[in-house]
Amino acid sequence: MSDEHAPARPAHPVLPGFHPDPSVCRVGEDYYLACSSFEYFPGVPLFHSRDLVHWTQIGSALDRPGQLRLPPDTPSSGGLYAPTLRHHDGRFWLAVTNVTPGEGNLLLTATDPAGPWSDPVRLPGVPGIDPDLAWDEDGTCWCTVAGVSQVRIDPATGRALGEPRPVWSGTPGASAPEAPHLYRIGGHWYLMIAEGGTERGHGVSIARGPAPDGPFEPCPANPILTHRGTGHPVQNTGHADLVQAPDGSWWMVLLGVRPRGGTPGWHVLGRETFLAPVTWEDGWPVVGELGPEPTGLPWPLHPVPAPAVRDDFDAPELAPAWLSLRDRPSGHVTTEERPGWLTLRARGGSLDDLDAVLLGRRQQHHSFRARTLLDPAEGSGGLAVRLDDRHHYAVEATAGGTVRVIARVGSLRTVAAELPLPPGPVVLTVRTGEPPLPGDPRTGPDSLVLGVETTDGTATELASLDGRYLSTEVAGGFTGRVVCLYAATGTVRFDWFDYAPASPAGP
Ligand code: 6LW
Repeated sequence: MSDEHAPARPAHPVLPGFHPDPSVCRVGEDYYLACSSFEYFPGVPLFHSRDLVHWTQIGSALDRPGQLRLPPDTPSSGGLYAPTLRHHDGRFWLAVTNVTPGEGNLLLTATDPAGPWSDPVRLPGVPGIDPDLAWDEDGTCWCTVAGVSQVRIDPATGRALGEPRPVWSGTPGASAPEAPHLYRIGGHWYLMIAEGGTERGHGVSIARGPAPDGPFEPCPANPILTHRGTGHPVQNTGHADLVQAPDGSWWMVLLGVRPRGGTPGWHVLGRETFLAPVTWEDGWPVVGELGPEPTGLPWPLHPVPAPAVRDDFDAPELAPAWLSLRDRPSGHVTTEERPGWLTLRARGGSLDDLDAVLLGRRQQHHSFRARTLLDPAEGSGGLAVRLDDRHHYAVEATAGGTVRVIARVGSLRTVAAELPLPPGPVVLTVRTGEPPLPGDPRTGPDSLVLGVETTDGTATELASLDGRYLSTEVAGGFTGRVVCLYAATGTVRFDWFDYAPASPAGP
């Protein structure tokens, strides 16, 4: 990556919203990609594309409760980290870490990446996070993890065939060598890693050697990708994977964030997946400008239809993009109880609890609006924008007819607005608005405007709250905003949910 950091053209993510740690593989003309999912269920979303730019979610690798153990105290940004997705010997292989104590690294297989995926096989002899899978000519499976260390495994049983051995510690002075991926390309074995931490210092470095276990010689141009210390609109770039297109060209998928507002900038959509072209010089990869705009690709595009704005909850199954926290308990999250409605039943706590009952989707656009029709006759619940259990804004309705806006920022929780209404179904709304302090260097990324519409068509915006407090720079963690429906007490039912970008062509 050159050091001039005015990008030639805007860089758009290929998977906007919280889709970090992308891992990609190709089978014929088809590309498949997996991302981290942390405390959310289903685990590890899987996407398909024909052009590397347009992706459709085809399922999730851990979509049966028995495949995924996330206990009730699973913290925000706990759970599933950093998958590797590969195709080998006629099957898809996925390695991923469940950071829950006692879980560790897991290996799953499928003949169809849309599922069903196998139950996970544990890898007890593989310590650490970010497991990679690579096979050598003899069919030996090498598992490489953050650190960076490596051990051969029997992928059928998950048994380690020896002790893990350090193979490369990355660039001297750089922190957190992680996200390893090992490839055989030409006559070399390449070991690509991320280093510098997943914040502003993030970058990608590479080494090569004669065998899968090295010895590895670092690329003299390391890091081969970083935006650290630059004003590039996409920051924190790293955690990458490589794939070769059928025409022989090479591409990198990677994570990056788009901070906005004043210094230091706040990113609210989490770590998103970007695409960059890769060329080779002297046997080393050279990463081109992030992008590209869809017109710049050397092959025909395969656009996919935009997702529907409305979910009526009429389909027998919830779409895979819907997220709940850690599992999907049927008595608590169901479309079967009142047909055409989503029923959410609280299991003890509200949005402030790690075990909250919610159903949400990633915020994927900097500007969006969402609405839902809620019947709170038997409880209280609402519509929220959630970054984690300690950072969320919600508009909540109760059976008695009160609608209130609740803001939770760190250890502070406050009712920002309250409005008595006649009891009955209400439409709750949230949209992004202009950031506070316009024109001031202290301006934030956006605001979130929460409100209510009554059945006579009256719309009331109840509160406009500073969006920076629902950013990763404030809250920390590895996820991004999720727009969600939730139950706070008792049982609440939702007839429909709308989510739409505020300007379809917008960022
Ligand atoms: C992941 C690590 C990282 O395990 O963040 O950015 C961690 N890279 O490789 C969680 O996503």
